[in-house]
Amino acid sequence: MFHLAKGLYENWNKKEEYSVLILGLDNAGKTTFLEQIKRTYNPNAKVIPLERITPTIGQNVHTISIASNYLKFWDLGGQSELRTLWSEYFEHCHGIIFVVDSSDKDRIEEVSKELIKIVDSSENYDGLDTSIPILMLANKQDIPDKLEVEDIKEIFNKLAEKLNARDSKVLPIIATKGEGVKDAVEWLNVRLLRNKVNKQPKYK
Ligand SMILES: Nc1nc2c(ncn2[C@@H]2O[C@H](COP(=O)(O)OP(=O)(O)O)[C@@H](O)[C@H]2O)c(=O)[nH]1
Ligand SMILES: [Mg+2]
Repeated sequence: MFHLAKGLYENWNKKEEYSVLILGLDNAGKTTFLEQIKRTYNPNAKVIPLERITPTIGQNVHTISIASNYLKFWDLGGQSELRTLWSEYFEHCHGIIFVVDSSDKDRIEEVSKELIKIVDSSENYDGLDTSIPILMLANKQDIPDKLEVEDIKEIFNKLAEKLNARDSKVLPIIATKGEGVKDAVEWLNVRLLRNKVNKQPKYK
């Protein structure tokens, strides 16, 4: 009885934590996006000046408190040799943010292939629920010669059948200015909470 009461009490005091992977090709703006999340949600966090961000080799992890839960973000290196490591993280993630450099028209095919790979490997991966939401961010919308959100949505359209069961969306952002960052995080948080029945959070 004591243990039951203790367990209940402990969970009462704990908050739900959802893990979110930030994926995308190198140079897409993933680390800049995470830095802006820190600035928006944790004004006291240690931040890296945006102009001093270097390509990510390992991982950057940051947790924020939002609504009544936590979101733990994992910004992983995007160079092709590091992308093979992404699947290691799939089992424990509740949602994926895929950042796209909208100004990099030359690599848009590569972007499409990577996203298809992610969706396929997540489907083939034991333990990962295929219901987890995927948010695609069309970053660098400040660059005049860029792909529009509509163009980038076409990548999602190609995947429409595979994405059937999930929440998915494309949102425009300008990571360097922090524009769209809050909308993106809030969109995802609502979907993570909604998908709790399929992919349970941790309690922290
Ligand atoms: N013009 C513009 N540049 C951006 C934006 N977001 C990121 N960048 C730049 O893109 C480069 C790569 O950013 P970084 O965050 O390191 O990308 P990562 O490799 O995906 O982590 C850096 O020079 C950033 O300043 C944006 O919204 N607009
Ligand atoms: Mg990086």
